[in-house]
Amino acid sequence: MNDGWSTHSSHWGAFSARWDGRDIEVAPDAGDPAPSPILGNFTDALRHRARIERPMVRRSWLNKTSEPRTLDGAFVELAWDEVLDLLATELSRVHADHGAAAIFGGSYGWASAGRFHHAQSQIHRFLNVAFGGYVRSVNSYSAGASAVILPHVLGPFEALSRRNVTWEQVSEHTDVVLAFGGMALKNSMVASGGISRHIERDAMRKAAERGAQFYCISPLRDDLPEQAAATWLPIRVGTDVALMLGLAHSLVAENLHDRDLLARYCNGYDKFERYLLGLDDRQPKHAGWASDITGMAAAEIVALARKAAQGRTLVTVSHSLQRAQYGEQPVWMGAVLAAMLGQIGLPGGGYNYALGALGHTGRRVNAVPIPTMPQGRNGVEDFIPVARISDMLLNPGQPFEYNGRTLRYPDIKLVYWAGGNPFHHHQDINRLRRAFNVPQTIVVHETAWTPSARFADIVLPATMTLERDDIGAAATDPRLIAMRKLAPPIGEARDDFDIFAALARRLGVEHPFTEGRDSRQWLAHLYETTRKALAAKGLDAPDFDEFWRRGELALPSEPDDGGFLRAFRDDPDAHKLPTPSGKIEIFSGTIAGFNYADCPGHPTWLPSTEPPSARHPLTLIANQPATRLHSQLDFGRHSQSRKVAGREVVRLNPVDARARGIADGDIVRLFNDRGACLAAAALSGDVAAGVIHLPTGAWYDPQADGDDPALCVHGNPNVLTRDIGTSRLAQGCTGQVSVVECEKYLGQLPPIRTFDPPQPADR
Ligand SMILES: Nc1nc2c(c(=O)[nH]1)N[C@H]1C(S)=C(S)[C@@H](COP(=O)(O)OP(=O)(O)OC[C@H]3O[C@@H](n4cnc5c(=O)[nH]c(N)nc54)[C@H](O)[C@@H]3O)O[C@H]1N2
Ligand SMILES: Nc1nc2c(c(=O)[nH]1)N[C@H]1C(S)=C(S)[C@@H](COP(=O)(O)OP(=O)(O)OC[C@H]3O[C@@H](n4cnc5c(=O)[nH]c(N)nc54)[C@H](O)[C@@H]3O)O[C@H]1N2
Ligand SMILES: [Mo]
Repeated sequence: MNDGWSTHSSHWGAFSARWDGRDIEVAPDAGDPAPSPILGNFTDALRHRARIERPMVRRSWLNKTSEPRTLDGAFVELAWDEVLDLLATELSRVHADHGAAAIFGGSYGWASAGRFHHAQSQIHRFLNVAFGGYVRSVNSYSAGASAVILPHVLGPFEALSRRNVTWEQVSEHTDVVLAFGGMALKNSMVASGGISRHIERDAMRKAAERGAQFYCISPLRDDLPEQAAATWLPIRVGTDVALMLGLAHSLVAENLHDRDLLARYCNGYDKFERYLLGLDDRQPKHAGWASDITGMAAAEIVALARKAAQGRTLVTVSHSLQRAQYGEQPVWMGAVLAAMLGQIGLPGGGYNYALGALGHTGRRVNAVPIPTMPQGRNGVEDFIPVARISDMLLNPGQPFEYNGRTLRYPDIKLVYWAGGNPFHHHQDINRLRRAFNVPQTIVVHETAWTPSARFADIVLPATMTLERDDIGAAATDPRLIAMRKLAPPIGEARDDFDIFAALARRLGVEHPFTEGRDSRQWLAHLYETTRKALAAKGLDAPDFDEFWRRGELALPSEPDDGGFLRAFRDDPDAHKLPTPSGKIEIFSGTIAGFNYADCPGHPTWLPSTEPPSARHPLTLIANQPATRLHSQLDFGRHSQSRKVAGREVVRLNPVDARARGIADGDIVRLFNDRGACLAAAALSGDVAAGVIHLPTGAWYDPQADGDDPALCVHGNPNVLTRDIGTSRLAQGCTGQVSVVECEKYLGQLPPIRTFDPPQPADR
């Protein structure tokens, strides 16, 4: 495009943009059938006051006075050279005194699209080159439990979620979709690395028009789009395993289960069936039993089992179900239910974990590699499951269990973060504050003054994606996008790469880090892998300059072949599953051998240890926000336009609102024993009774900083969530579900301060 228009890309879509010196105009990619409204957050983001303009250092850290870290603490501006000298010296000191295993570089987070300026790749590469490694984190907040359980029982998480049933198959073949946790369009709008076509809405519409029946098994009706014309089954939150067991029992009771498939393709169905039929615990998991737990009528459960046994049925389980205590169980039981229905591996049928949770799923996988920044080798053995960050900082040297092993938490002296926002993503923020007061030094690279930046000691201003050139690509999107720089960096902001290169120079490892390339040369270098692969296939493979001039490049896709489950179905001997038995492990000897009561050897109904109570009767759903990606650009125009009185909106059922004297638009206080926050109430029949829905991502804004626990006046649900692992198996994040009470807020409304940057203080 010309007239100042540039192609660019983001995790929520490819687009073109034009800058007028202050605001930007954004136009979605012309070929995108359903662009994301989140693009609207870019319009006023570039020069927003929340951006970080200059390096800043916490005064108490600089002066070595031992004050606790708070968000209100004084910050001093430093020149780049001075701050980089200081940081290089501090890194060397920590490394010399305590070793690389005292540096936490897990640095979880989504950062921005763009394959070169990927903050995680940059920080990991830097720490590997400079110190031979760092303490890392494994797995993700997204799929903490499933990434560990699935390889034990079925196969690799990536293949099960991303190369399995496609949206084309759903449109053409599926008769029944049991969508546990739904497949909300707001979620599939997002794909890390970039996405150029949003196809989910039209695929569901096509399937529904053909007669496919979608079931939205979820506390929120809008977890499936209206185009799916779904039947809404709002069972009690966290009782999905009980419903699945009730369905499974009904299948057996009516002899509708596929005995051949269970015998030939599965391991240990007999052991599981004893549990299902209650042969040992004298409790058959029949529809009546499931009805008591889920709140769904027994007759409805039986009818649903019959319906699912009739045609081509697809079981999907969203990430959200496993972002809760015992989250391994619904992931495992969903696969067992699909196996009992006999549908695993059939076109449009069987089991697709997390279909629709992101725009990576249900699509064809590219037949060529995408540009990827090499991260080097990490020689440090210590790691944590990613959501055990507070546990690690608060319990150095203490043992913890993970996936059959007993490990120890390292003793962290320095935390280095680039491209993530732990004060958004982690649970029980009041506990996180205590944990973030343990290390000697916290360093953050950020584009904006997020609460995580405000809690750091050394804050370095990073450029925003729109301020630099990059390449946008995802392994499931058929386009490579030239992400062209649109505007000069704000203030003194620098690219993460340039910051690390300058540090590397001070540490004497500049060349190993940069390999003698500047950013532009790196882009051309990374592009070469893709170009060569295209050329080898005899496809259009322009050189880098020509690709850059064109703005985008088409990538070929693999065939829609159903992935490894189809191959297994077609020939279970030639294409064994990568599990110990080579089959679907309905019973896992490995997991049984770990002797974890919180994750037994076959799928088991385990009720949450924190159920709703008289004091905290409402179940809080803290899910992904529709108006932004996580906490990114919460200050942006689209996100702000959906707030009420500047607060995040919390939805609740009119029945629950009325019982508390709450009206639409009222400011309410949500609270439990861990914390409290304000939010603006919206009454909605799309929220199940007993459930309250406050999405994540509103920046933490404590009223009286330093108080523990302080009231978050803005609506960050993570002041309320529980900081425990899913189980000893995976230790995944459990932030999705909590219990709370809610009341009308009658105090004077405190101002929102979270987007106001700190004023520079004197030394
Ligand atoms: N209660 C609850 N909590 C949850 C969840 C939930 O369901 N419930 N979901 C969890 C999930 S699945 C996830 S993935 C996490 C997400 O948690 P995060 O990934 O930490 O969230 P983001 O807001 O995307 O944080 C990315 C940060 O990177 C910054 N950034 C962007 N570009 C750059 C760059 O180029 N350089 C640098 N240095 N910084 C940059 C952004 O400003 C932003 O602050 O949240 C988790 N937290
Ligand atoms: N717009 C937008 N899209 C995103 C993101 C974002 O921040 N913004 N984040 C992306 C990321 S990183 C990820 S990991 C994915 C996350 O994908 P998911 O984890 O699947 O997404 P959520 O929106 O957190 O949860 C989906 C729905 O599950 C339902 N649910 C919660 N608990 C239960 C339960 O116990 N049982 C049942 N049956 N349903 C339940 C809730 O109603 C919730 O709306 O989303 C991605 N997409
Ligand atoms: Mo995620």
